[in-house]
Amino acid sequence: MESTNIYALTEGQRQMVEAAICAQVPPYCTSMFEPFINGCRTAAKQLPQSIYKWRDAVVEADFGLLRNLPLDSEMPATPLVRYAADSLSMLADSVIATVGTLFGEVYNIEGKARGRHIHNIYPIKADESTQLGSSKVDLVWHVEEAFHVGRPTWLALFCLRSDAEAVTRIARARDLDLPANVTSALRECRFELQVDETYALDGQPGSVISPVLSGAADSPEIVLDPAYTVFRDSVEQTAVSAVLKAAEAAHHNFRLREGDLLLFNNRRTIHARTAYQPRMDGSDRWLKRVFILSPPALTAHLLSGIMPFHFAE
Ligand SMILES: O=C(O)CCC(=O)C(=O)O
Ligand SMILES: [Fe+2]
Repeated sequence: MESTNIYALTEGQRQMVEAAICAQVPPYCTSMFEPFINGCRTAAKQLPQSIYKWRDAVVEADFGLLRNLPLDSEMPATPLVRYAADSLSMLADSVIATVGTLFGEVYNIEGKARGRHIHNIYPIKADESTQLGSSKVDLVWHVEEAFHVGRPTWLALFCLRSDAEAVTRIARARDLDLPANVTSALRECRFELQVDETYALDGQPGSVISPVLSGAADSPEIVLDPAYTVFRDSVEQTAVSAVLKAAEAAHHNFRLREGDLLLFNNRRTIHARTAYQPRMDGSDRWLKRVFILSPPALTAHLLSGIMPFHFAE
């Protein structure tokens, strides 16, 4: 069988995954991360071989989708207020973290999401017009935590409750068709990125300067976050607009369903999400999200799965 980056578990495989996780993984709680993640690593060793083949195909492709993963038998209503589901330990927390360990270290960055390693993403009224995951408007092309050197290598999104309108979009940096003069501007270290407001740290510096593209021409890395970029001239504005236009011409669409886990390389792809209309009645779209880090030089800085906001490289 040829390996593919989109794979749906059979019923038997889904039950195998659930049994391994239930036997090995203690309930998630922020202050007991080590026993939790060690349980996830043990459960990962018992996952079906087809998930390992899928992982290898995802590493090759920079993105992939795993379908029909187990979900909590009793799903709580989608929360309405920020952090409202954070004290709940769900099977879904264990599922996303277990699959996440196949790609590197599941972690969080100091100051983010009150230290919860597994983020709950659902619409929040106060955020509806922002560029946060909790908005309802179009989320423009971006990478996660663009401003941070310890930004995730991989991002996982696990769908607990879907919305037929919301489409998650992924574009690989290697597929962007850009004019040579634009590429050379994007490779200059000149783009100012602001720290986003989900970080709750006092007195932190407000921004960093970064190139948009770096690395080999045939497999470039990308750092992009237009909503948090301070454009200082038309060269920067034109270059970033060209990236957004190229992404419109070279992306993959995913309308996530319950039990779908979308995984993508956050250093080699950009992602976006279309607008949708939340009802705010407990039935709205709900995702779990984890950050995953893989270069050992960066993972060496983690303490109980937390990357310090500041560290010496
Ligand atoms: O809602 C989505 O599909 C993606 C949201 C997003 O960009 C994120 O959570 O990082
Ligand atoms: Fe995002």
